[in-house]
Amino acid sequence: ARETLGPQAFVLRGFALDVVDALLPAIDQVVEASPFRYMVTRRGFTMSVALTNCGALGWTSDRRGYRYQPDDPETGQPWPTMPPVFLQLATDAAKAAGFAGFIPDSCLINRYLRGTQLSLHQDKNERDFSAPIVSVSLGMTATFLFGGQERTDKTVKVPLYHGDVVVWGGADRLRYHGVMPLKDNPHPQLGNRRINFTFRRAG
Ligand code: MD3
Ligand code: FE
Repeated sequence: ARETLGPQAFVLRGFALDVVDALLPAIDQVVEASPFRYMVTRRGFTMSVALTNCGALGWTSDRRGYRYQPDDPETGQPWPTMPPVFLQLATDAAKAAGFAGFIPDSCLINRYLRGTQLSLHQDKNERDFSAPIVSVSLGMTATFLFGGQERTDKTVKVPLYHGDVVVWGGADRLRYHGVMPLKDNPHPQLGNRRINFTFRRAG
């Protein structure tokens, strides 16, 4: 079941469901080495999403701005390596959406609790916008906002459920997007949280 959000943006409903039991311990392993933390934006606001990373490059933010870097600023160590089950899922999903040969070098893991939101933004810290972004949603349902090329363009609301994978590339890669404040609607397996991970080619 492939739903179309844009010319090159697709929701693959339930695509990750049969690997969830392998993803969860892999996430725990990453979080053990590089824990979830709240980052500060360039303007000094603390984000309500907690995040960590795995892979060669990780996304970070502080008062100096947003960037990708090889080391976790909290631990001073390289980010944990990308678990093979992550890499395989990202490559398979990209292929199913028409992006064969996608090899991510970065995986940003976002944790949402009740009330967590992500305001409308573009992802443009990556070096090469020709690679797609693959995003995997686990746990509580979120309402995703999918906008246009300008911040003021109208947005479409898309529910993202446990196990859904979304792939964004080409013309849709720089569209504005965000997540509405999360409602507390516990998930049987993950409880009161939503975990989203996004695979990118950052370097
Ligand atoms: C659409 N995360 O980490 S994933 C992000 O649910 C981010 O945690 C959201 O936006 C989340 O930057 C949404 C989906 C996503 C990721 C990248 C995109 C949607 C995108 C890039 C372009 C257009
Ligand atoms: Fe984003």
